[in-house]
Amino acid sequence: NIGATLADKINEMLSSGQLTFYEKLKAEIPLELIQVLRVNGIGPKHTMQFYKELGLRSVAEVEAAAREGKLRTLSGIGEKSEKKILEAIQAFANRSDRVRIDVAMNAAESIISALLALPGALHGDITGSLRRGRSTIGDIDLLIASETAEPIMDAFVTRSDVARVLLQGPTKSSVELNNGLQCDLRVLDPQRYGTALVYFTGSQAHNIRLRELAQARGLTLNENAFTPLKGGAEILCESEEQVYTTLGLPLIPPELREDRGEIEAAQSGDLPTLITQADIHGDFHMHTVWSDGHLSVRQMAELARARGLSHIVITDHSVSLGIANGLSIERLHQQRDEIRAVDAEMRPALRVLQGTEMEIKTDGTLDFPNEVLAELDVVVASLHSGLRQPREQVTARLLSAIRNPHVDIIGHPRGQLIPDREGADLDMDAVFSAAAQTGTVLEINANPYRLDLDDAHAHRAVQMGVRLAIDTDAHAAGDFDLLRYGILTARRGWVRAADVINTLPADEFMRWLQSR
Ligand code: DGT
Ligand code: CA
Ligand code: CA
Ligand code: ZN
Repeated sequence: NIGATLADKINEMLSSGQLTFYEKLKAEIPLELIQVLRVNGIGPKHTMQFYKELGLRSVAEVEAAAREGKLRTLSGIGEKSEKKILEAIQAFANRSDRVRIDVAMNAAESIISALLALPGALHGDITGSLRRGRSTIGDIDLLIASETAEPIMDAFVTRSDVARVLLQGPTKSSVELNNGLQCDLRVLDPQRYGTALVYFTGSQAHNIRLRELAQARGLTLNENAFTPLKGGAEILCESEEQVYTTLGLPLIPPELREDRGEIEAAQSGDLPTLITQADIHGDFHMHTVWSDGHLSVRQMAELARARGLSHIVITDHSVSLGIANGLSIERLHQQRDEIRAVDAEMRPALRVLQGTEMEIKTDGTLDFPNEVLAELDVVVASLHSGLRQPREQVTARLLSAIRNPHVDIIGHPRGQLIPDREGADLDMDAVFSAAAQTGTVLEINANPYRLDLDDAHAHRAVQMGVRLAIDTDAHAAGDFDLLRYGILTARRGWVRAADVINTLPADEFMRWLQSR
């Protein structure tokens, strides 16, 4: 896809390290304006209007102007839209200091694996919200056990991905990475590793509960040790198990440590056995070059087989999503021949089924008629447009898809995009009860931009009797790796293997399809 114009620009950058076109654009449009565009609710038209007519270049300047009532002096902007813009800026401020989990995970894994390769580093973990699997991360927290902290700290603060050192000490250092993320490293004695790992994994709310339990046993608990209140020798814990055992509890998985009932469940022996990546046998949502994917049906199948999956469903977009090259009925039929051929070739190691990711259109109708849906092995239905419709309208659209007997799975039900777009204003309890009633499966989309359903909704859905799917929505080879984020999200939602249809072996999955 590289033409002459783009090739010229690449050549210019390679030879001069500069790009005239980019410099010209930068002179025309201040870079900060891009930040204004990122506010969900201020589009390109308003961004340029604020800049040209009022000289507003940054989110802060737009916010100040809105507060002073200056925006409403512009044509097409009233008091009401000014208030909406202010609300949008506030929502933006609330989330822009956190990054997507995959951004933090990639940085954290490369840093900790380099540090663990140093002599003297015994073992270590990624801790904090990243270990708990939150969908967005405030900062990275790393922990390493070692008796010689200094060389590890030195290696950490002199890394090439470090923009500045915020703090360097014998046991704790903090840096800001080139991508703006903060990363904290603690290095401590292996004998005290367990208490530190529990402490820095958090959450803070969970830690507070643990401290209360310690106190009830006559102990104080901090990151270093348990200490008897009456005085006496510290109790050191090398491992997390020892910390929980000292409190009379089984080990609580990190994803549950949010004080959302996990302490009580641990006390009564009711901790769920959470789903793991190894439980997954099938993936029911992925794209190929037929729509907006990068690989062929065969390439996707080969990647899936290499990952040990036993069945996949190819779900290219449907005709209304023109921007993603959605398939007409005719192309859907052509694609079937190709999928059947790959399936025949790959059997019995891998089953390759034909599905669709069908648009639920803005008027609430579905993109394909029922007789076309009946020919498909699996139907995933998704909302991609009209996400800002009023609650009744957007909920009704989703409910009609759920109630269609040919629809098997609802893809990324809320349509959120992390961190910039909130999900549709859906009546989730109505969605869950309809899905439970019809046996329609709701997806946890594993793409870190989506993670939709989120942890809390996944939990609620399962409680209401809904079955879930965890799908990668893969568009390219590396996307199969994203499954881990879907699994983390599910685990945060207390989801067990039995709650998820991807854990069925291929033959049971085929029987499940036939029973629908
Ligand atoms: P984040 O970074 O906002 O995504 O969330 P966390 O959970 O990683 O929070 P962070 O980085 O401030 O601290 C890491 C862990 O250290 C946190 O989960 C619990 C523990 N911690 C930090 N400060 C406190 C505190 O003041 N009290 C208690 N009990 N624990 C704390
Ligand atoms: Ca953190
Ligand atoms: Ca931190
Ligand atoms: Zn998709």
